[in-house]
Amino acid sequence: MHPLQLLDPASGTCTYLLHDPQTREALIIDPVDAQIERDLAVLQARGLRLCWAVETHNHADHITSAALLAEHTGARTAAPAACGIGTAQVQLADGDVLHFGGEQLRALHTPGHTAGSMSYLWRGHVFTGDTLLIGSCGRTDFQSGDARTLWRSITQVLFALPPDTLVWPGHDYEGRSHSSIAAEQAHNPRLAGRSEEQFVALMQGLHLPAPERMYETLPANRHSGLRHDAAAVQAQERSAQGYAGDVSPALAWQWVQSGQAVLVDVRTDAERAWVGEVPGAVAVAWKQWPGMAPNPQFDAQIQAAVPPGRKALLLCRSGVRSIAAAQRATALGLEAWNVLEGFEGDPDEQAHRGRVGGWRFHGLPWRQG
Ligand SMILES: N[C@@H](CCC(=O)N[C@@H](CS)C(=O)NCC(=O)O)C(=O)O
Ligand SMILES: [Fe+2]
Repeated sequence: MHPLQLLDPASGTCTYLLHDPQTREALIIDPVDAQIERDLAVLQARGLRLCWAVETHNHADHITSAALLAEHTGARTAAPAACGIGTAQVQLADGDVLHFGGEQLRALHTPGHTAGSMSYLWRGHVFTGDTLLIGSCGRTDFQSGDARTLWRSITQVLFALPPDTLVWPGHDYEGRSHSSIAAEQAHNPRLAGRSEEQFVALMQGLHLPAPERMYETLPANRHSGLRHDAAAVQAQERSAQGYAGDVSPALAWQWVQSGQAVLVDVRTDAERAWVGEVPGAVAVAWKQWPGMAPNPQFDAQIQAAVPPGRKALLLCRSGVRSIAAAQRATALGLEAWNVLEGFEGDPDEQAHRGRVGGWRFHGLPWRQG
């Protein structure tokens, strides 16, 4: 059984989707934000339930969709402990195992490209991130990279795997899909026939230009891809593609109080019960826990909830699912707005919600139970 390899052409990033054919539970490695619609469609088309979104390292060239996938599918997020991705629910150490159905993914700490970088083993496959690329390897000149450490990770950890282990890289800029440990050992021009000293000298002489989007991607990826840009909406409302626009929580509440809008809470029943709700909001779940299965009654319920001439204000946990719901409501003919930051806001550095934004954070009315 091979993994499904998905490519983001703009960054040359390889994303991998693995699943258990019996239970349909799935795990994704290094998902890319620009590809989230494709990835959600692939999951749906194959009848897969995403359990895990996993990073090989903190990426410098693209933004992960891990947090968005978690919000849309209920998947949990995992990242190497030494990558500083505080929002990941599971902080992986060397040897840790993630389970999805009857399948297992084992983490191998392979530092060098970055200090936290990990590779992952699944059956006879190794996902090497930017540690080992086909005929190449990740650069070591930023983000606590170190050529000597990379040499050890490749030669002592990866090359110690069975030679027929298939190698699935984090990038390929030339359209190749995979390789093997034996092939890389024999032919990788950065490694084959070289000493550690020669490798270090080669890596230190590369002088590559910095990744173009590095100053945007690194901070976002430390929050599993969340951009924390809702607070930057000064005007309190802005137009958007596919729905009426985004609105700040405070302005949304003003619209509700003046009678021009209906607040529609699209979170799951479980979230409203556990975390709290807004008095007077109408509950129309977009998806339901467990499993985050789409609510088949969504269309009928939201049409019944919003009288003609009123705006629909869609509120979810952090403002991710409410965008998808607002787009659907717009397609149904409603004037649908997304409430920025949602009920709880994005997680902070310690992965706590409610501290960097959200309905409750702004002191707007809510109650529990
Ligand atoms: N041109 C690309 C460069 C990407 C880049 O530097 N990639 C890193 C991985 S994040 C790398 O190690 N590349 C290896 C290489 O280019 O040899 C960009 O601007 O994003
Ligand atoms: Fe990288």
